[in-house]
Formats: sequence, structure tokens, C-alpha cells
Amino acid sequence: MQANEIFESMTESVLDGDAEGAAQLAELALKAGIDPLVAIDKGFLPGVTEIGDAFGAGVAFLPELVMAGAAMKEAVSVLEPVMIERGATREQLGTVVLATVRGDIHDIGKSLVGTMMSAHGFRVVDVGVDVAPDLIVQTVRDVDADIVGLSALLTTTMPAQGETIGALDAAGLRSRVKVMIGGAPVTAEYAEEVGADAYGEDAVSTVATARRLLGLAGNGEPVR
Ligand code: B12
Repeated sequence: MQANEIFESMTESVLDGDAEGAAQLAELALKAGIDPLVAIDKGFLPGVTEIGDAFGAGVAFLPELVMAGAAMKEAVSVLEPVMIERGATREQLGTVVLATVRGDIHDIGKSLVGTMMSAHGFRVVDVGVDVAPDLIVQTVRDVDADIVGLSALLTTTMPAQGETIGALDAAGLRSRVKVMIGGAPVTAEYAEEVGADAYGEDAVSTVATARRLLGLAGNGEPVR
């Protein structure tokens, strides 16, 4: 199979909610020497984007969204160890606490950000989904985090990013930790509005942004 055919089949597997097929295609891509991130971007992401748009337009329904999400997750779990291995490094650039904010259970994007950050030398503490501000504050304190990354995929949960920043402030931690926010509906303007230090558009640019926030040299290329 040519790379383009693999990408098309990947998109189809997500649209069909075929988790097993998605995982097999992820393995096939690795064997064919396709970069895991390229497989995600060109193969699987177009599938979730299409189903998300169809859901938004009322022509796809929740079970399809659930199955597409599960297929994407399965594929990412095959690609993830390779992404981490490729960026493998002993150097510790800093500790990042990641969470999807209260009320929101979307975790694919946040986990991808975590994978890329681990691969590039950050210690990642992923607190999970639907995380209340207090737990994020507590974790930042417990692990002495340098950066907090907050994900929100719903317009209704974006305000919880701002609330979490407020909770960090109230706990006296805001000046000690940098805050990055992201998620499909989030913008750089919104990040500024709620007092975040940066907005991360995707997992790759987030690494470079995190380095910049910590005053580290380099452009986010894997450290070897
Ligand atoms: C898969 C999916 C689901 C799955 C999630 C599975 C999972 N384990 O995550 C399930 C089925 C559970 C789900 C549920 C719901 N969903 Co949903 N879902 C999606 C879908 C199709 C894809 C999301 C995704 O994984 N994208 C792929 C990842 C890789 O991209 P990403 O998340 O954007 O992340 C990238 C960047 O944004 C960024 N990023 C993300 N997080 C962070 C964090 C930081 C710190 C940084 C720096 C960067 C960053 O980097 C990531 C990697 O490049 C989107 C559509 C879409 N186009 O976004 C709808 C979508 C987000 N869902 C939507 C809705 C409405 C819901 C439900 C409310 C449906 C319902 N009626 O129950 C529930 C909400 C449940 C809840 N309380 O959270 C709407 C939101 C609309 C809105 N205006 O708010 C969308 C946009 C679909 C639509 N068009 O209507 N969903």
C-alpha cells in the first residue's frame, strides 16, 4: 500500500469507528517507515475532524462520536511508544502538570500533548480528565511543577481554564508556574483574556512554546 492509501484507510477506520482496523493501520504505517505524527495528522485526524463536523451539523450522532474517539485512541496507543522512543532523552527540562478541566472528558488531544512533551524531555504528570481546580492546585504544589497545561474541548468548559488559573493565583502559586491552555475552541486571544502565559495550537508547537516559557534554547527538536 502507498502512504496515501494508508492515510485514506486510516481516515476510513476512524469514520467507521473501527478501533481494531485503526490499530492495525498504525502498525502498518510504522512498518512502512511513516512518522507516527504524520500518520496522526494525515491519517487519523481528518477522520475525527470529519465526524466532529458531522456531529456538529446534526448528521452524525453520539455513538459515532464515541466510536471514532475510541478508534483514534487505539491508533495513538500503538504510535505513542514509538514517539516517546524517538525523542528519548535523559535530560529533564521541567515538570508539566496536564489536565482536562472540570466538566470535560475529552482526553485525546491532551494525551497527545503529554506524549510529545515526554518525548522531548519534560516530566509529565497527567492528572486526567474532568479535573477540579483544587486538584490541579494540589498537584502543582506536590510535584513542584514548572508548567501547567489545561485542555478544554467544549465552549462550556473553557471558562474552567480561567477558573483554574484563578485558583492557582489564590493559592499563591501563579508566579511560580507557567500556564499553557489549548483545545480546539481555544484561541491565543482567549488565552490572553483568561491570564494564561501561552496558547498551544497543537502538540508539536506546544513543545517549542514550553521551552520558550522556561527560557530554554532550541526549537523543540528532540534532544538526543
Ligand atoms: C472524539 C470526540 C469526543 C469523544 C472524546 C473521547 C476522548 N477519550 O477524548 C466523546 C465521544 C467522549 C465526546 C463527548 C462529547 N463531545 Co466531543 N468531540 C470529539 C471530537 C470528534 C474530536 C476531539 C479530538 O479528540 N480531536 C483530536 C485531538 C488530537 O485534537 P484536539 O483535542 O483539538 O487537541 C489538539 C489541540 O487542540 C491541542 N491541545 C489540546 N489540548 C491541549 C492542552 C494544552 C495544554 C495545549 C497546549 C494544547 C492542547 O493539541 C492537541 C494535539 O494536536 C470533537 C470534534 C473536534 N473537531 O474537535 C468533538 C467535540 C469537541 N465534542 C463536542 C460535544 C458537544 C461533545 C458532547 C457534549 C456530546 C454529548 N452530547 O454528550 C460530549 C461531552 C462530554 C464531556 N463532558 O466532555 C463538540 C463541542 C462543541 C462545542 N461548541 O463545545 C465537538 C466540537 C463536536 C461538534 N462539532 O459538535 N467527544
